[in-house]
Amino acid sequence: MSDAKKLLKEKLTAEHYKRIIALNNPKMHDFVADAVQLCNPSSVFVCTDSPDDIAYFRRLAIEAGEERPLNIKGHTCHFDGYYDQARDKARTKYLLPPGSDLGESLNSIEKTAGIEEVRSFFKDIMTGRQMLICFWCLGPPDSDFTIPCIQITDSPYVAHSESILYRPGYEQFKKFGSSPDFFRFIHSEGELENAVSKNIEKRRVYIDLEENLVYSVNTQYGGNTIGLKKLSLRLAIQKGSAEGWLAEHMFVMGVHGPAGRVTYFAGAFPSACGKTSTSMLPGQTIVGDDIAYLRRKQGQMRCVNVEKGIFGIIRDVNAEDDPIIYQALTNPCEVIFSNVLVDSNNKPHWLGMGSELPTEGTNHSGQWQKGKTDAKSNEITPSHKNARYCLNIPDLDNCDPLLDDPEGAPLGGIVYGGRDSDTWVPVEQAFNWTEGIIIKGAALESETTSATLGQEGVRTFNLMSNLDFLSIPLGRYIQNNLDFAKGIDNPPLIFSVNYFLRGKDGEYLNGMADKKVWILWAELRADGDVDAIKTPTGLIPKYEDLAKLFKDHLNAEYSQADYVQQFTIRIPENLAKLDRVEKIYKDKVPDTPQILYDTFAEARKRLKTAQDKHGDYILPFDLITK
Ligand code: SPV
Ligand code: MN
Repeated sequence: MSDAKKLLKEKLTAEHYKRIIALNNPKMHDFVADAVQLCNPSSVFVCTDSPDDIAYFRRLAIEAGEERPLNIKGHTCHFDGYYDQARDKARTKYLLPPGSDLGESLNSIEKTAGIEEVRSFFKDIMTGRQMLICFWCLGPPDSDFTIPCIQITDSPYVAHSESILYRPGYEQFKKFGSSPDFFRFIHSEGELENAVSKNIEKRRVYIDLEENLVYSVNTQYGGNTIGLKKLSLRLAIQKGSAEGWLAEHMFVMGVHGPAGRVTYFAGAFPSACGKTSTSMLPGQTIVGDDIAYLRRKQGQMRCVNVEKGIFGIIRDVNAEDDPIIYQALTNPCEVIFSNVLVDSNNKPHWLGMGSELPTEGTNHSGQWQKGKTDAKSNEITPSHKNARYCLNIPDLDNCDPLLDDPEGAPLGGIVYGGRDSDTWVPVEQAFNWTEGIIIKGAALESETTSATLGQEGVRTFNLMSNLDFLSIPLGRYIQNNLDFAKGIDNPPLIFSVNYFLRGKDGEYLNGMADKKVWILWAELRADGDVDAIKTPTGLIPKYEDLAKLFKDHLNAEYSQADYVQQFTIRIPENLAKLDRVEKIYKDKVPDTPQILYDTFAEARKRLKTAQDKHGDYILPFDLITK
């Protein structure tokens, strides 16, 4: 018997030892034995795929005070600590072995020192607590896309969330035999005070790319703790790079065109910029809202949702703007709310829900009443801006039939979008794949939001909306995206969208519902149904095509004045953007492919030629070739 098995036999009950030994994977046994020895839990629970085991987490989360039942069946609420409300970018680091270099854009720490530090935090951290060992898989089961994972945690909230967000993995692990090729996550919320992590200054998320292993400690917020979410995305980007596929921060949705046609789109937006609400557009079907894997199969690009649930931002979800989610959030089904305001009747409330909020209740700051301030005298909002809900996609009426398809959905189009107040038009098609990857994806900028700790509203470079999660040098990532179209006869069209464009007086130029029109127009283009107008930045819609879409789908009149304001090409802003982004590549990304600079140079030339002819602001009607 191996040393690992001996230790497991000694520390686990006979039942749980049997469960873990039924998976014949020595590397997994070594990992669990090491974790047990390091964390020193009072007991170990090995989870199978059985409904009883999943129900156990739900119960435990409530018994341990990590979740409280709400007034609707299946609904619970979890709170993270006041200073633990978002992803902690500063304390999320790659463990860098000697001689390797990820470039200065990625946060890292020397590996030996990092492991020593984080393991010192894990030492005996589960004393008196239960260790939960869970198996899940990324992607649909029994598919080329599937990646088996093990999550070790002492938080029933994390395990419960994962049971909603991911497909079960115990049986997958059995099929998988003794292969060492799986992802590993170890998490502890650490010492708790009022059911939230106390030692926030010792919060760490350390990623070991050589070992496909992530450590997360002294934190509860899902983006820092749910291993299969953003922690796995970092591992998957590296794995995909080695194996020739892509792991992206993208939704996947079925866009429903004329005569029953469905075209699948993937869309990359930074956090809190409309990704979930796009994937949930009325009349369309959702495959996923956050993370997609893309592979080439038989000359086609195919994509899957890595998850089966949504961990979405609840702010501004209301009956009018997000009717499908609102319905799920107000009816019996399994939902974990986090960091909302709970009133004395156990009803959840959140900013932008479309009704008046109570003036007191319980929130992420504890007992709350209107006007309450924090240690820095800032007024505490009733619910946090990054408050979330976690639910199962199959519980939604708009769940797409391809959600679990092992072959994935055929990809017809890609959209890149950000929070951009002054540069890009609401929707525009790139001239071709290379332009799309470089001028739309690799040049993406977005204003920061409450989804990460730190100041909001700062314009930030965020290529493909994936910068926070990149685990390979940026130049290589861009080249991988460019190369992905090799051998594909008709690569998907690439579009940019911008829901946040503002006019001269700072007013938003698009309404919330308008995004449906932009996406439906992209669908028409992907299938060659409508023409477009060539501009120096790409291909934009013709007025009459948009007017028809507004009429048919939103029952709204779309004025020429709105069109002109929205689709005026802003030459100085576009030139400034190219300069800003190019400088970042020149200064910080030594492995930038030359084609990026060449493509920027061509884009700049087109903008300058148009500027000489038409001036700084070009009205779309002036670009129609007679
Ligand atoms: C995001 O912030 O992009 C999310 C939520 O999807 S998190 O789990 O924090 O990553
Ligand atoms: Mn996300």
